[in-house]
Amino acid sequence: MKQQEYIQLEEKYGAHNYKPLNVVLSRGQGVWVWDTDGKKYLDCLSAYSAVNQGHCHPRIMHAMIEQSRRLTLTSRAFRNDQLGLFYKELCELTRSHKVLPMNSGAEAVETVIKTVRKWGYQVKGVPEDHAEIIVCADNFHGRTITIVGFSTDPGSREGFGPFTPGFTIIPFGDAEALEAAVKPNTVGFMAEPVQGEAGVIIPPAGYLQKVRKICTQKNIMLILDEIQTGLGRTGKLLAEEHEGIEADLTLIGKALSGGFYPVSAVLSNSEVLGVLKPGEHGSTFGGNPLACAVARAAIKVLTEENLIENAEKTGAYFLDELKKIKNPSVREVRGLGLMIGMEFHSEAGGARQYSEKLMESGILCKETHDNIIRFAPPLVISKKEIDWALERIEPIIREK
Ligand code: IF1
Repeated sequence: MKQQEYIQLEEKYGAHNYKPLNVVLSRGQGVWVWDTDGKKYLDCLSAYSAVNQGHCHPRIMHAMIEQSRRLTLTSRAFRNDQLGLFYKELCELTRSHKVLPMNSGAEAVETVIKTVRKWGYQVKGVPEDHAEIIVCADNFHGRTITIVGFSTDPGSREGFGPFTPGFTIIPFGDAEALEAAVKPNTVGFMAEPVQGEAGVIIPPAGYLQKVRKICTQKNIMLILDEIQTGLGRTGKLLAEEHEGIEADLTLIGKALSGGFYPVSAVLSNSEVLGVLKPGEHGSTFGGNPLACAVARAAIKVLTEENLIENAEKTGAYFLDELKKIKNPSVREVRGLGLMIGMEFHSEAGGARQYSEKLMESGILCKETHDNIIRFAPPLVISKKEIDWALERIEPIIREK
């Protein structure tokens, strides 16, 4: 089949809830993907940081194949020989006490909302049904009704009401706003350490330390959504490490499976997960043996192949080189590790024109919020591959 035929099938039979670039991919390996015509591209999106380990990593693939020959799904009505090992290895890696495994990132977010509300009623003494959770403007935490209900992006929430009550929105990066917003019924503050979808928005230095202190002083749970920033993306295992703090609850997903399978988890540094009693929460696939085997391999690859250190080193190089590209239309180039955003001035005609030109030259990336291009390649990328990318990015971005 021709690329156009694949595209026509998607357009004819699929809901149009995306506007993808017109490239039809059929193979991936490491940082590279190939379309159905055999054209090679360097993937600078990494499925929104779900393939940090690179496409089709052989060790994770092997783990998936071996486990799928033995046992894939038992439900949590029974135990299995992968779950406890997954818990132990993840807790040791992240210095957590407890783990609650789910599937999608949004499910992990919903889980943490339920958990901190219950903690508020049972431990903090907040009146039933009056718990408040503070979130940040320009957040992205998933697509469920509750989550989009506290989104400030009209495109994510219009037409989906009515929404779940109990959320207060404050500006991102403003610790004083958090201090002022905490009320007696506040049970938690949730934020991304770096806002991904908002366009790689890095908070002011010291922000996470300040919110950590405020949450401790006010006895509210600090929840960090590391579903995109976690597992090496920003050059640390968890982005909170850049400020030397520990959240009370941490959400991870995406690269937890290296892109092979939906696996997410809620990690707890305090015993707050203990408020959930048997039968009060769960999911059909949460913690299944195949998910656990894949995640165990994905974690091992991340640590044993030094991908976190590589993200820090190659990310700094990539960022420095991108900053050298001269074009007055570029407002700012910013990043942490291999999570980089290039923002154009609004009158520059939008970032989509650049992602389309970059695609033609063999670089796959994605614009966000009209004026920002994200560069987030898999953490396995080498300096040589970054130079290959820069040779193509520079002439497209450089002022003509
Ligand atoms: C899509 C965005 C990124 C996330 C954070 C929770 C979730 C996500 C920080 C939910 C998911 C994905 C969703 C995906 C595209 C991508 C995305 F553009 F939508 F906003 F990365 F920025 N917390 N982000 O980034 O996890 O339920 O998807 O597993 O909706 O197309 P999920």
